[in-house]
Amino acid sequence: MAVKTGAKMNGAELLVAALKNEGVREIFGLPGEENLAMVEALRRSSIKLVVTRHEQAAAFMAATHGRLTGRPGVCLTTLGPGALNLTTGAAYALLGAMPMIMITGQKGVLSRKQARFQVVDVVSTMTPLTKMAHQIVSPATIPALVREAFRVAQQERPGPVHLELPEDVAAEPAAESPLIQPHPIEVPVAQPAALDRAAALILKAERPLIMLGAAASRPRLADALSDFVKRAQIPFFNTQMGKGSVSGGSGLYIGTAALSERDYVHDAIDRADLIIAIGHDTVEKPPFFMGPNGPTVLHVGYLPATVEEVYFPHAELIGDVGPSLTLLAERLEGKLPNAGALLPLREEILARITARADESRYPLTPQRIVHDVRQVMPQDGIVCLDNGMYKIWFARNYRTRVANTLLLDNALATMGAGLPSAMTAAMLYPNRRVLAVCGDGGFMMNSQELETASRLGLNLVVLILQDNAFGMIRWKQAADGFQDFGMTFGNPDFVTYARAYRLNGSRVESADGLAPALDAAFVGGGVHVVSVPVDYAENSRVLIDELQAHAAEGRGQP
Ligand SMILES: Cc1ncc(C[n+]2csc(CCOP(=O)(O)OP(=O)(O)O)c2C)c(N)n1
Ligand SMILES: [Mg+2]
Repeated sequence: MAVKTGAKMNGAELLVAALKNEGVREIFGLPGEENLAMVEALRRSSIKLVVTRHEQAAAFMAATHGRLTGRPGVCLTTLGPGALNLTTGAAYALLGAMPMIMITGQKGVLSRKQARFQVVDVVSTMTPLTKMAHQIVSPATIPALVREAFRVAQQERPGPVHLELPEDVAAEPAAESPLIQPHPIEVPVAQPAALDRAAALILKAERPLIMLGAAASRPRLADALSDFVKRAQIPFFNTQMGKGSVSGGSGLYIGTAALSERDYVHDAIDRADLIIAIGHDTVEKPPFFMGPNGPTVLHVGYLPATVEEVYFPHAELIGDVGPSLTLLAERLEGKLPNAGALLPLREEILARITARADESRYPLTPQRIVHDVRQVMPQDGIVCLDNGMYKIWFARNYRTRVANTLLLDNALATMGAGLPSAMTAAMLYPNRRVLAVCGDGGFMMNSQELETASRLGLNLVVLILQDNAFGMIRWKQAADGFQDFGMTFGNPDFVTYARAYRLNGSRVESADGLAPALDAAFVGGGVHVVSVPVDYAENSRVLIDELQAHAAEGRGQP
């Protein structure tokens, strides 16, 4: 049904009405003078303006909203400098397949009283970073453009869309324009022929393995995916971004491919003769390398696979993944005597991974940190990682039992997104424990958002792993035989820093101090900063020396 908009609306008001029509409840942003008509329209609407202290954070927050809800998050900035600060967030949403709408201001189209002051070509800048980038040239186009923007952002593969609203178009009286109503769209399900072919491959496999990739974490897929794994009884591993997508199937979990090869989980991957790759997105660091000698790979996805040197599936099952998997399970259930062939490897893989989880060394080992975080997080608690060395440890060692409870970025892998993504999680799920885990490098890239988190009244704990270094790069530098150079820095006293924001801060002073500090922070409510010193000597000891020794033992032969 067409919704008429008021006769006296201007472009900005029409845009806000169109956003409301899409179900938008909040917009993250940092406005400039070109947005003032839009800000005024928001003030008079039910949509909340969530002001951030840097545009990058607004984009990370909006993108995470899209990732967690499946509905596009919206962010707003001014022209030029503000819009350019969105670019990293745009790339984060593009590579991470997160639906997001970015609205930026611009000088007038028809008249420019400030000449070229602050003017850069934002639409061109955004074009390669988005699925669609458009300047709005007249209010009359707004209803259709906004509807199309939401459709494009949301449909597979989801991602960001950019709309530029020049200030004269924002102020221009809009003719009465009917808004376009959204409607549900059912994506086609895989064809019977493809289902038969996929089933035949799985039925004849001797050592099948399921891999859950990034698209397996789409919010709407959780139930159907868990159901498929349980009905097939085939063990599964996940990529970093596919983590947590199977609930209740933990007896079949065989590990996370945080490295591309030679990790313990590759003992199973290298022995598999068939990998059923559900939702694999090649934006992720490869979870394993395909080679000429197998295994056979069946790609199950919303969209056909992207063929790469290291990923060239032999068969594909394309269509709405949840219903297609249900149809596939009907062809397989109870007919797979080899389903559990690789399951005997599970115990040893998981035992190796959890080694040293209770070590009492101080500064703490990454394994101990992951272990203690798991202890204080309930099953539905959400851990949001920034980007640094600890991401590998969390991806590898942290067990998830509920979908989307470990948010990490293995696509753009940008530093600075950990705190903003956790803020969105805390906004969406006020009754769940939410923890941001950041390195001392990444935390300082968007630490100003502590003020936003506090102003929003969020319940959120921020754990800072302190090594006074860009630890991940320092590790790679050493592993590649370079001299230790250019990777260390000083830090503020994080407890004093938190207090300057009128927040609570604490420092972990002993190996046994982390879990109680985190627990106390959660119990206390509000925003807390906890800093913990980390001993990264384990990086080389485990991820290089131990895994090389394991490879030399000659494992991995089918
Ligand atoms: C925006 C951005 N800049 C640089 C990098 C390259 N990079 C990846 S990890 C890393 C170090 C992160 O340091 P920190 O946040 O302290 O985490 P740590 O590895 O020390 O635990 C760097 C510089 C990046 N991924 N993103
Ligand atoms: Mg660091």
